[in-house]
Amino acid sequence: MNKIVPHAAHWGAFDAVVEGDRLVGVRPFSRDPSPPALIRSIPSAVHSAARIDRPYIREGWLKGRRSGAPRGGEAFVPVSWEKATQLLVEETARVRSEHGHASIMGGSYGWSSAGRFHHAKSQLQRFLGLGGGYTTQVTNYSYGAGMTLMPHILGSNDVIQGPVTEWRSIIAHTKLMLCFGGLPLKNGLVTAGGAGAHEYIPLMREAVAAGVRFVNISPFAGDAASFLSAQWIPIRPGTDAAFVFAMLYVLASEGLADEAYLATHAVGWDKLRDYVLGKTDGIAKTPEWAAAITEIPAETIASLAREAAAKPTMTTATWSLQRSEHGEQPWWAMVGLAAALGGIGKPGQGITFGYGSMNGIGTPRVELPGVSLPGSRNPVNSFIPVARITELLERPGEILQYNGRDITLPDIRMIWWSGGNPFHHHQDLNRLLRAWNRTETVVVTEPWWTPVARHADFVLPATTTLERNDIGSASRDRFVRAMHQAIPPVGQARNDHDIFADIAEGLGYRDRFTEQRDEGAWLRHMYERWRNAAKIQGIETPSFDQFWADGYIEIERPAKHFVLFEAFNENPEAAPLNTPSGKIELFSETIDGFGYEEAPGHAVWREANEYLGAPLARQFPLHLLSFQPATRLHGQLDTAEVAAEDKIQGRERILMNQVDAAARGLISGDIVKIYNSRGACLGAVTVTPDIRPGVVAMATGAWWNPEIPGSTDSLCVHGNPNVLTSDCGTSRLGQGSAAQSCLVEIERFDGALPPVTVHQPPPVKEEEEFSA
Ligand SMILES: Nc1nc2c(c(=O)[nH]1)N[C@H]1C(S)=C(S)[C@@H](COP(=O)(O)OP(=O)(O)OC[C@H]3O[C@@H](n4cnc5c(=O)[nH]c(N)nc54)[C@H](O)[C@@H]3O)O[C@H]1N2
Ligand SMILES: Nc1nc2c(c(=O)[nH]1)N[C@H]1C(S)=C(S)[C@@H](COP(=O)(O)OP(=O)(O)OC[C@H]3O[C@@H](n4cnc5c(=O)[nH]c(N)nc54)[C@H](O)[C@@H]3O)O[C@H]1N2
Ligand SMILES: [Mo]
Repeated sequence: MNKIVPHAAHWGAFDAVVEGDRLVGVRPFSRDPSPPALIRSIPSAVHSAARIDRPYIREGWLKGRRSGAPRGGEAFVPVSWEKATQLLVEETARVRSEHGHASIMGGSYGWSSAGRFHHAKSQLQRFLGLGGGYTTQVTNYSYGAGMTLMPHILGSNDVIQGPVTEWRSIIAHTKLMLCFGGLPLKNGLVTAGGAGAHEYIPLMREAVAAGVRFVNISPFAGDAASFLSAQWIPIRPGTDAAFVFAMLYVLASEGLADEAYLATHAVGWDKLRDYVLGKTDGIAKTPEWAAAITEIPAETIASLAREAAAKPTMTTATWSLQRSEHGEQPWWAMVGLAAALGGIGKPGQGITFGYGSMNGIGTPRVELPGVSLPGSRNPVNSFIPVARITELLERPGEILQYNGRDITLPDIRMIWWSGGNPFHHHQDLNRLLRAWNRTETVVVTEPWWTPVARHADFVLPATTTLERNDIGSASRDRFVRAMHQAIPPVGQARNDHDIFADIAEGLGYRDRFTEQRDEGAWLRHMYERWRNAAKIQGIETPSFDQFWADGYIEIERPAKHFVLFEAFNENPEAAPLNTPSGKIELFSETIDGFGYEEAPGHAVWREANEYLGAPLARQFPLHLLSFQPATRLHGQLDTAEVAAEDKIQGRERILMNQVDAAARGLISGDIVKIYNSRGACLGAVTVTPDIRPGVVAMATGAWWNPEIPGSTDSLCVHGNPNVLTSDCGTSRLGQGSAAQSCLVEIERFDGALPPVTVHQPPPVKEEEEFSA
């Protein structure tokens, strides 16, 4: 008899079907109106050959080869949990006393898994924080530049993180929706913490039925589903700010800007307008000027501006637009556009970043916090903006400028990573590995032999969510989900919480770490905290036992359609924004005061080093976009069937226009080498008219597979675009990831096709063999 238990993942809630000790299938959650295909990958991922079966230590580390070691190129020696724990207790104590807590990197950026108790990064940071602290990472890869900018100009990050103006408000009021980067369906598959219901597609369909006209301003037509019947404006990547300035030029010069709104709700319109009209730098940002930069006809831009001024317009941009050099600028320019249209705070108008970036953005819900593990304090005030990890390791003691501050970079000796994969998420992986090798000890907890596990010294096998009990919850989702343990731990895997509890014991603080609760007691504790928070907002929820038996809780949709900045729109004096002026800052004295030439006091057009108009494009004439994968979540599920079925001869696809393919004698299915001065990877060509000429696109997430493991300049035979991407910050203001600013060249790969080996465990040396 099969056992069926409720469970959840970032990519959807499901019921797990269990036979004996094995997960044999999944069924979509009955309340999900559009369950994602991705859940099909779960059973084979859980039982994959790439699971880490027991603890390991890198051979060289055991032999005393620490900094400078070529991580990734050596065998691993299996050890007992007792031995791994004992060695880590000693090593952690040594680093703490010799180099201080700031020398321990515990930022551990990454999505971990759904389930809020066994959230790996939270568990790790609790362990390090209670032991004295660590250097951490602030902001995120998703919208790091944007979230540094928005508090300066809109007083908070609500316009990204929400609650944002709802889709129901769009359905009722919007006539035109400008979608920079489109509304890619693939991105709506996931919600951090566990998607209970995918309401994104049904809501978009309602908007179509209500007559909203969609415009997809993106290099990729596929960013708008065909049911949207969107107009496609195939812009050059990295030029959106120029496009928006030209729209502002039309509004300003034709008397179409909402001057009354700007006078009462914004500061700095005069400066922005003078810049757009060319009064400050002698360059009028006319549609003709923008046409040369964006390769979009001037008339298209001008007529869109006129249409937007005439109709209730919602503006949105995907988060990827700010993951590029000067990524702050297009977003700031768009806030300027939405303000000049007078729409910020009006139903169905204004601006939201990310309707197309994740499930749950603008879906109707009561604003409730998610269930969460109580945070722990980090006694050390040492941090970097998340995407500056390589620089941190490269230049200890030097200054990093960020958002008006000068940060002295600490000297990192030990790295801990749990629930994230820097060899997935970071840019310029060859450079990252060179910097990574400067540290003495790297500890990774992971269920799978992912690239980060392969480049660690201590590899500690963690359970997957199916092997433990937890609660799935996201502030963006109306459902809270019980996640019942489905199977026993695979191999010698253990829960992150238990791994850290044992190390804490050796270091003398187990009880402070566990608070003497076991898994069951923690789940009840977290649930009761959340239940009280809900009660304060007038929402009654069942007892823990009832919830656990039912498998989920649904919070009803509120009747009112939420509109962001509604009160501010109605009365900016009575409900000011949390900015210095209380208004929308189209000019920011604060940012101006930082004195960053590349990011002055108002939005500007700044050319990136890597885009199709840059001198470097003569050598590397194709702009590579590395977008989110439809077939997995980042690097997660890459070993499983949904990802595998989409690859060609086991290589990640690269989308290419006919013109660029023909110029290189390529057809669909050809294996190619994609390269620039930073690295090279293989990919499999898919020719499509849906991507504009000059642009190629490859999803992130195929596990980094250097042909020569441990080398820092070897071909990735699998197709990880991060061997190609540039590791510059967006600017000193946001210091976000600039992954989308990347130029490459492509040629046919005619050599014998090297095997993809990264989904199998790395070479292992048994202890006897090692000690002999
Ligand atoms: N070129 C390029 N690069 C990008 C982006 C891009 O657009 N282009 N996007 C960026 C963005 S927005 C993001 S958010 C990042 C995502 O980067 P990450 O969040 O680092 O990517 P994931 O693959 O989700 O990493 C989570 C890891 O946690 C592990 N894990 C899962 N469950 C558990 C558990 O219970 N315990 C432990 N210990 N580990 C667990 C998984 O196996 C996986 O390796 O990538 C960034 N990188
Ligand atoms: N299935 C799936 N969904 C995901 C994720 C996943 O891994 N898998 N990851 C999640 C995470 S962590 C995040 S942060 C979000 C990220 O969400 P986004 O950042 O919005 O996602 P991307 O897919 O990188 O970009 C969306 C689209 O923007 C377009 N684009 C890129 N550069 C430009 C440009 O310069 N100008 C214009 N106009 N368009 C451009 C690309 O064509 C791309 O398809 O996605 C989330 N959703
Ligand atoms: Mo992200």
